[in-house]
Amino acid sequence: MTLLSSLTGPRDLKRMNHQQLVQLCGEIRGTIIDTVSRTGGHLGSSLGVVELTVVLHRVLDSPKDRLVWDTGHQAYAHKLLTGRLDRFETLRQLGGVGGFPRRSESDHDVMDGGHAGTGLSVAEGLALARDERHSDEQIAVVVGDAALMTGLSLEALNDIGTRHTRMLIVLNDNEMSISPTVGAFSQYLSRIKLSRTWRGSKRVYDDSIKKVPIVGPTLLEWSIRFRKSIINFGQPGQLFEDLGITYVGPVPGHNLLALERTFRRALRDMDGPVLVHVRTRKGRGYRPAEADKISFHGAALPPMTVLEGGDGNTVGPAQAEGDAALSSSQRKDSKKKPPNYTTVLSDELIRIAAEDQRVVAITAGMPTGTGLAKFEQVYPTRMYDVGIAEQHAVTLATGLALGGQRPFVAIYSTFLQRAFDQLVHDVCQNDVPVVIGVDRAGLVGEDGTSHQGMFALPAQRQLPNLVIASPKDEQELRRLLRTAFGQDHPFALHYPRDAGFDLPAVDPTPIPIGQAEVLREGTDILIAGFGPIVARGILVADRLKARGWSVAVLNARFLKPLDRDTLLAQVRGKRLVVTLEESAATGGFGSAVLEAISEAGIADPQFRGIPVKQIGIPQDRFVDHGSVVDLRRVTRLDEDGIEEQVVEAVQAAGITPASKDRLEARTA
Ligand SMILES: Cc1ncc(C[n+]2csc(CCOP(=O)(O)OP(=O)(O)O)c2C)c(N)n1
Repeated sequence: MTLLSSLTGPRDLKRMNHQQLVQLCGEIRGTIIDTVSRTGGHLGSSLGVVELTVVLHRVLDSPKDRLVWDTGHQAYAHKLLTGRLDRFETLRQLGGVGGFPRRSESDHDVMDGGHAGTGLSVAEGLALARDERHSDEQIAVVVGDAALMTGLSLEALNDIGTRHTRMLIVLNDNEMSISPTVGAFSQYLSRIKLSRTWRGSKRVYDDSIKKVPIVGPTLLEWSIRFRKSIINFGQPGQLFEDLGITYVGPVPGHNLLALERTFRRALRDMDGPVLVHVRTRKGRGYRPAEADKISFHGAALPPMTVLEGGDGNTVGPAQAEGDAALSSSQRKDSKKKPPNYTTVLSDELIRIAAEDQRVVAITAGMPTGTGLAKFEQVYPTRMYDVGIAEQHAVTLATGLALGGQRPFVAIYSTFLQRAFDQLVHDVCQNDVPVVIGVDRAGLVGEDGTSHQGMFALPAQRQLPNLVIASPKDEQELRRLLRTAFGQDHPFALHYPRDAGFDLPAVDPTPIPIGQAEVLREGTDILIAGFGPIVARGILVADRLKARGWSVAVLNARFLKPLDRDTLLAQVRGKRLVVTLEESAATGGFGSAVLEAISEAGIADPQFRGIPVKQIGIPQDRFVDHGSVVDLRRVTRLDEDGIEEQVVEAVQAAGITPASKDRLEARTA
């Protein structure tokens, strides 16, 4: 039996001696590496906070005390210490343990997370509520150095400082976001060097880290180098002090003794907010992850590929947080997939930028995930990584456009939710030619509820001046990108996380704004789709044809403006209209079609009474984690599910194929 499996809860940690804690950290690391090698997941961030997690659970009394994990991607050790070891192998799989804290899983999980920068506000809320109730629990929050500079975190710090809210803020500083942390704030943090206190504890520190299995010597080397560079600032962390937050640190974040001593003292003495600045190493304890922090930040599908590592470690992720992929030379046995939409888009953007000097690119802390790292290699001065600051990214684009540039802002659909008002107030109100690349539109898979790209379409549909488009395949993606740069209004281009169809490259001629495409003619049913789900629509049309139905297929391409003429010409005379979108089923494309038919029916009786079946992500629910294939199955958005839904609709509507009617009329 391992120490980890013998734990009944975090309280057991309090009884362990130093040696046991060191062993436990090794076991936690082993479990995380082993599991993530099979399931994918946020590896680097989780490995970096193992000691931090163990010590926090030793000094706190969770769940009475509340431990908040900002973003929540680094909470695997927390999950292992709070009763989820036996189910941990199901990490991020359908029905399994989630990749982020989830209140439904454990009382120790304070909040369902996923998006960066929420931790400080939530923790402050908990602390204020505690004070209202005159209760005495401790409130602690762990926030990364990249998440700390999100607008939301800065707003929270501002408030925490003025209110003097009693809470422990643990700044987990590994100098990394997914890519290296950017911005003046991060430069400020890295200028703060190890303080005198930790020089004093040099020997204790060295002795303890030498004992850490496998990684000890590396850490010692690192720490010696680190100490050599010590510059004692008069007042490290003065910025926080000036905000009214007591600053302590920096503390070496893999030193159990140093961490424990600091946290105990902070919790005992604090009467307001205390920020403990902890220095950790991302990927700590797994050499490939320490060496390649970007690729090993996280791993989504396909699960980690076996790596031929030089140090006896044999696992590694094949693709990071829907983000950076390992180079093909690092993969073994992996079949070559067609390029994904993101890659096709960034390649085309590079070509467009070669033709138009005004084209610039913006990312909010996701240069690899959005494919813009490639753009930066070609045009280093024309790319802006603003850090995890989606709101700023969108408004910065407005300013750039007002200044005569042609900005392209790539943001994952889920993170663009952050910048909704910036899209409304800045981009659309000013009607500026900003092209928004809405990446990861649709189901994204293992990251789960917080990350599915399913809410942007209904929200964006309300916005004046905005063109909204989505391609049926990667070929059309390139054409629509050309379309976006060939016009002068805000343009939201939605594309999925998926691989493309490996179509041969053809000349990407722009598509006239608002022009749909009829892919199939038919007389009974119209399947009208928006985005890559159209391909599934065609396959379903084939299956329905085999069942005797004559099915037309329309590729909308634009949700706004909707091609009403083409749509209504196709709707006329049909017995059923089916709409397809991989987005929330209401308020988006299907609703737009329904509204168009309903409005046409006011003046023209031919459009009255035509049943419309809206197929999308079922209404009023979040979609949990699982592979995209599994999620499409459970949301009935794969071919089988769509076919079933259409068959159910024709049965419920009591309609039969027109050809059958004709046959029956002839035989009567
Ligand atoms: C609003 C938002 N934008 C982007 C992301 C994607 N993302 C997940 S983790 C991460 C980096 C976080 O860095 P940091 O806070 O320093 O934590 P670390 O992973 O280094 O421990 C990013 C950009 C997100 N989760 N939320």
